Amino acid sequence: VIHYKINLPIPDLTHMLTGTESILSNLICVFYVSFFILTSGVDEQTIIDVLTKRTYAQRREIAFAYERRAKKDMITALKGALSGSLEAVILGLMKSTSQYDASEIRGSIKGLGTDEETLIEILCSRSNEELVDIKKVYKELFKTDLQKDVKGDTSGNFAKLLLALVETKRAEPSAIVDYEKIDEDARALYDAGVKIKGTDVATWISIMSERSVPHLQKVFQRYKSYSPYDMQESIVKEVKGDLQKSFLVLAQCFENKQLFFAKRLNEAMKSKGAKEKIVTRIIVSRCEVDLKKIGCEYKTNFGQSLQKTGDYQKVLLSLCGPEE
Ligand SMILES: [Ca+2]
Repeated sequence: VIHYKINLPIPDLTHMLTGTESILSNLICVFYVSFFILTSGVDEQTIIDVLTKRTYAQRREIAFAYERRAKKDMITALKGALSGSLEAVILGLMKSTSQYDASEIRGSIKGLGTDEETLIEILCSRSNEELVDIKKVYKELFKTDLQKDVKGDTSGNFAKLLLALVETKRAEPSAIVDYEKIDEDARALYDAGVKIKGTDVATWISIMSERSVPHLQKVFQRYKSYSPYDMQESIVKEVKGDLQKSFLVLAQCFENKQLFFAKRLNEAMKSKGAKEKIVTRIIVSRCEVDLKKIGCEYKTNFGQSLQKTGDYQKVLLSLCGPEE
């Protein structure tokens, strides 16, 4: 068997194209994907190049065009052609951000035991708008309510916090800064935690799940004038376990969400091999949202670019875009 390696230029279309340009480039992509899937020699790098240098919308167009030409489903074809973590990443990319998040949550609940780490990361870091969409998609995909699944798999105050977030009652940011309310909330957080024996978790939950993010940023600043410990230190002192982890993710994301993800990526990448799942999840779930900003925070805080970190999977680094 002779393998011909065809080196046609693969168009890089990280920005959206319209009209004929898009149709043409997608045709070339479909050609590439079909050629490499249909021939026995699967060129993984080409599949990676074709699918990672595009937006989700473009990947869907490619899949649609592929299905029309090849008369079969591209996802099924990719499943047959790829394996392991590369398969997980590429199939993840064929989902929308909400579909991916919903599937990750479902997997964390329906797998063996409960993967609290995934559940906490997604529910505590997503915006209200994102959570609204995740709930909708969850219902469409799994024919059941996210609330019901979360309730069935968690308990106590941890369950109450996650369910409060899933209720998506967070206020929209307001143009008017309400200093009285900021002071009131800061004092309430202190009165419910560091000031008293034990913790009034319900008060913490309602403030942290219902107030807007800009408001909470000011509340946490104000909080320091009441408490000898800042909010994150107070969380560590007051609560334990999954509840503590959840409040910490929330507090970190209120302050700087991209820095939170950069730190998490750094920790996961430092621990060799074992944390690949976390790196994959963050990069795939944020590539259409704020991965570029996460990369900037990463470089600012850890002195090197995300793309240069270790010998991480080429596909994930390719999603981070060119190094700047
Ligand atoms: Ca206390």
